[in-house]
Amino acid sequence: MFEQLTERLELVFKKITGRGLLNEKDVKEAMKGIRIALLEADVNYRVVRQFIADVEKRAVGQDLTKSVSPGQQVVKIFNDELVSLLGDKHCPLVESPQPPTVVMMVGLHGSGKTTLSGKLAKLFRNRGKHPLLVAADIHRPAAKKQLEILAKSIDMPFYTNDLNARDICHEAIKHAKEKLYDLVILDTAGRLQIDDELMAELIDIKRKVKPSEVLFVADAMTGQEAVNVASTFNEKIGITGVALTKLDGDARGGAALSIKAVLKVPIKFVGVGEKLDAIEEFHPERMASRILGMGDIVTLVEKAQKTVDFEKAKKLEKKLRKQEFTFEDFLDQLKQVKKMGPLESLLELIPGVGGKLKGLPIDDKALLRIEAIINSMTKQERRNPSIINGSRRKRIARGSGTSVQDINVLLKQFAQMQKMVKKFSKLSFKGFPQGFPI
Ligand SMILES: Nc1nc2c(ncn2[C@@H]2O[C@H](COP(=O)(O)OP(=O)(O)OP(=O)(O)O)[C@@H](O)[C@H]2O)c(=O)[nH]1
Ligand SMILES: [Mg+2]
Repeated sequence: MFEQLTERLELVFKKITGRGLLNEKDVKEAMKGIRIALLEADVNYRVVRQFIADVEKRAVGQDLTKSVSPGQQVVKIFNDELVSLLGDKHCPLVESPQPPTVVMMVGLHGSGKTTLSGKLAKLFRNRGKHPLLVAADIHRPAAKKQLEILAKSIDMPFYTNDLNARDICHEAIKHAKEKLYDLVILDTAGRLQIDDELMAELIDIKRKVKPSEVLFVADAMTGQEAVNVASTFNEKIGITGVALTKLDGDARGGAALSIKAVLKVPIKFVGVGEKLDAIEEFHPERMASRILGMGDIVTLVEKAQKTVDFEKAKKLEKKLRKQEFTFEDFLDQLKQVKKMGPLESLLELIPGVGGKLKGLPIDDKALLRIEAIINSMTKQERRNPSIINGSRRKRIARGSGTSVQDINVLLKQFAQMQKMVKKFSKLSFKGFPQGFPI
């Protein structure tokens, strides 16, 4: 996803981040690089112009010459503006106060409406909803069957009948109310191009069923074309959100970066593969981090600068390089991390780590428990956890007021972490500022 754009931006930022001082010319050159990278990514040229103007304005306002790490400052400004370009905040699916919530999918032929319908149903069923999939594409011969098969494959309730598209939708909602389905997903027909007949049909459905959401489903790989089509759909029908599909195949990111700015309608979901769980809710700040290719490194650096003991951080970095990460270091890190704030939010900031550690039960309470466990280990055990056999586990559990089960979990997590650290230390640390603590 966005590989090409990320690569280009990396080149631009590499020139300015490693340096102690930046002059005006350096900043101008970086702006030029960013502009070219965005244009090459097929971002709408007006959006690019405004974006560069915003970044430049902030860069000038912050007097980079006085900044400790001016290059990083530019990256941070870029990141902030990128988040704002992508929509600032996550916009969740709007739910109707009176069930069922009705979501209407619209978009061109092949954009991914039917697939996304299945993905959404699955996503929301996992959150305790009771979705109903409705086939309202009466034009393409196999369309209803396609959704029916898809629904069967995930064991999802399905509805259609032989009426026209508007009445299928209307009846489906009645059916949902009877059967207490609380989320109705309407899969409508697509066309190769926008045509009046299709627009009339969609307007008709929308008037009749008054959906909570009209999601425009756009194939991200079509770049600016997707943005243009979305604009027309928005003018004619009125859309409430965008779902960008096939982001997995989109190296450039032009549609993703332009659509919110051009339409003023938020991106709500992205499709990242053909499988039915390849869906993500759209979070501007996470997407910006991905585009930058380095997690939200700047925020982490800022936090770290305030709280971290740099001598220790440097030592740790050396250890990481030598792959000598032990429980003692782990404890040290936990203490530092505790100073920095809630753990969950920090993990997310670490490039490449956040996602992988997610789901591990490391919350702030668990942190205290972990500390107690490590404190109950002998020096030898902390340095060489492989010696912690059954009887040692029992002793540590007793000493820390935990159970053998807890010790097992921690040892397993630690082993995972060591593996990850090994992976990390194989990577070059070029993206990391000096003494960067992980
Ligand atoms: N790689 C990838 N393929 C996708 C994604 N979403 C959909 N597809 C594929 O795109 C093709 C078209 O998807 P459909 O869901 O049938 O598209 P549609 O909008 O319903 O098309 P019509 O019903 O003809 O209007 C299928 O082959 C899907 O597997 C995605 O996020 N990533
Ligand atoms: Mg379809």
